[in-house]
Amino acid sequence: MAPPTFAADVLEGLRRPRKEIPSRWLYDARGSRLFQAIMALPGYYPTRVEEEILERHAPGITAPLAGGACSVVDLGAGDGSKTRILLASLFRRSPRTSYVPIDLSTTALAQAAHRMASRLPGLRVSPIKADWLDGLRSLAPRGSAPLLVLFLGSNIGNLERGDALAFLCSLRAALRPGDHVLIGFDLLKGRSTLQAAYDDDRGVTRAFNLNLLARINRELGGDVDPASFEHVATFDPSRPAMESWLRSRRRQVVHVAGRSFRLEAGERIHTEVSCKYHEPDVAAMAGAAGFEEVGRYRDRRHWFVDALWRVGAP
Ligand code: AVJ
Repeated sequence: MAPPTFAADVLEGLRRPRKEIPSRWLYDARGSRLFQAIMALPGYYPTRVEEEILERHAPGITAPLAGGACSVVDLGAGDGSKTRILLASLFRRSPRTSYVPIDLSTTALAQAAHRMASRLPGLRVSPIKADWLDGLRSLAPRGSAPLLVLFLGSNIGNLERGDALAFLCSLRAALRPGDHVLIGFDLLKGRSTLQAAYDDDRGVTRAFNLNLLARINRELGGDVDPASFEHVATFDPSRPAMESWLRSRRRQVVHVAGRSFRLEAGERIHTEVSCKYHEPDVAAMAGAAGFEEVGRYRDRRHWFVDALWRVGAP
């Protein structure tokens, strides 16, 4: 199946009665920089709580893989600071550890590879530029070293629940017995905490979301005026999830790649979902996707869970 393109996703998404653009397109070079700025915001708690978890539990998390050779596969490395906590712990005990960041973004990949190589001298680093699952599958003819696949930072939250389970099943199918997955789930918490994390008062998240329109102009020859849209973050307790939207301030027609799209005043384009989980969901997801749960690690406030899963013997 051909990978989706930015143009196809935007043109198709804007034609729908409920307009939407998949969140994967938020991360061009500027979007990735803005997301790093989000991670540094005092109100964006996921970064800090997950760092707390890894600082406290890295030796326990990496214990099943320590000793022998192991490849740490990073899906969505971000700025690498969380990965470094784990790798440092593992590399100390297992000098034959190698680091395999997988990402479609060349910039993100080069940064992750460079950072880790300079901070952990002697670490083998083998970046793969690919879609996450394709990259994992390309590792199939590897030797006998088990994998530790990292899927941190609540990236799973960007998928609707059904899609998340389908993704985890595909992930499971690309792995072998003895491989492990460390996956972060953001847990449901008070509405005001969530709201502050996804609509900060410095406007960084707003700039991150609006950058999607600038990207459309840059890459798809669009004529969208970003100032005619506002960033909206809503909490839906029934899912539960935070959602991000671009809301048109006025009735207007925009042009993208030679096509025109009408928006009513107040009409919204859906740009992101960030699902929040209840802790029992985590074990259920592991079982449904065919993993064995080995450990569950929480921060002091129980705002976030990193779950360690294993592929059992066939
Ligand atoms: C990168 C998916 C973990 O949903 O929390 C942060 C992205 N969007 N603020 C998240 C995001 C707005 C983030 N993830």
